[in-house]
Amino acid sequence: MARRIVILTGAGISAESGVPTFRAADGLWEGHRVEDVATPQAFRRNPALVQRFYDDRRAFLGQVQPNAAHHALARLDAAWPTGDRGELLLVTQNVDDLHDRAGSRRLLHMHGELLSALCTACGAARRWERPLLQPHSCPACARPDTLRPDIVWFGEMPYQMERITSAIAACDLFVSIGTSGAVYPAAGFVQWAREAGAETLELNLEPSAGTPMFSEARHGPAGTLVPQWVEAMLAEL
Ligand code: BJW
Repeated sequence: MARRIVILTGAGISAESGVPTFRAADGLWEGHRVEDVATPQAFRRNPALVQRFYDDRRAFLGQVQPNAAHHALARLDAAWPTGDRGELLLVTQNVDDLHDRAGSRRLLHMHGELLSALCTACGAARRWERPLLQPHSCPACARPDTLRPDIVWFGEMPYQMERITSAIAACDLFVSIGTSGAVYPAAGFVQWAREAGAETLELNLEPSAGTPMFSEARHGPAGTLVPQWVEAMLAEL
């Protein structure tokens, strides 16, 4: 039985909660191309557009709830052993807080969080729930209007890469859920897991760019596939 598990999630796991994915049919995200808002250059060019885009998405979190897939992963986290008897790490690319609200604890947000703000003056990251377009001051250094969304944009280094790299190098099972495999370094994790000798499983609505890399792929909605997979894992405990 697999004892050390790394799970990667993407936008597809939140789709059934009503959060739009990035690369559905027209490639738009609430009217914006992701490339137009998710880069440091875009922020410098038009900070108000980018702040409004993230302010709207932060506010939208109040209208969505974790779904059966988020809850199933939280059950697995609560039950799965730690230390010598096993390990589990949930790495999400998502900037929503649905895994957190479902109760997952061994969780990393590699692309940042909507409910966090980053000070461009002092570098501090702090929980932030209000619009950033409103006048504000940094909770750490008190400078006015220096905060940006604490989001990893294209060209920036994702968070916690050392922890992620070592967890994948030590894992027996790597599971990828609801991600298109279009964005690196996350898209390369399956290859790192294979090199570590791990089993690799994809759970996605449809075949993704990465499907051929996985030792097994199951296709369908995360709200169905993930609880089924989790129940099977818990039955083996
Ligand atoms: C369902 C479902 C249901 C639907 N059930 N499934 C060439 C080679 C390698 C790298 C690069 C390269 N050129 C440029 C790069 C680097 C660049 C990159 O990858 N660019 C690509 C465009 C090629 N990457 C970076 O810049 C990253 N940083 C970096 O590389 O630093 C250097 C470094 C080097 C080495 C090691 C470490 C670091 C940073 C990437 C930051 C990504 N940021 C974003 C925006 C976040 C902000 C925001 O939310 O606004 O993150 S982009 C966007 O894509 C977001 C997502 O997290 C990410 C992934 O998208 P995801 O989650 O896969 O969503 P979708 O929509 O693509 O897919 C959804 C899937 O769900 C689909 O498959 C559906 O079928 C499925 N689905 N409903 C199950 N109900």
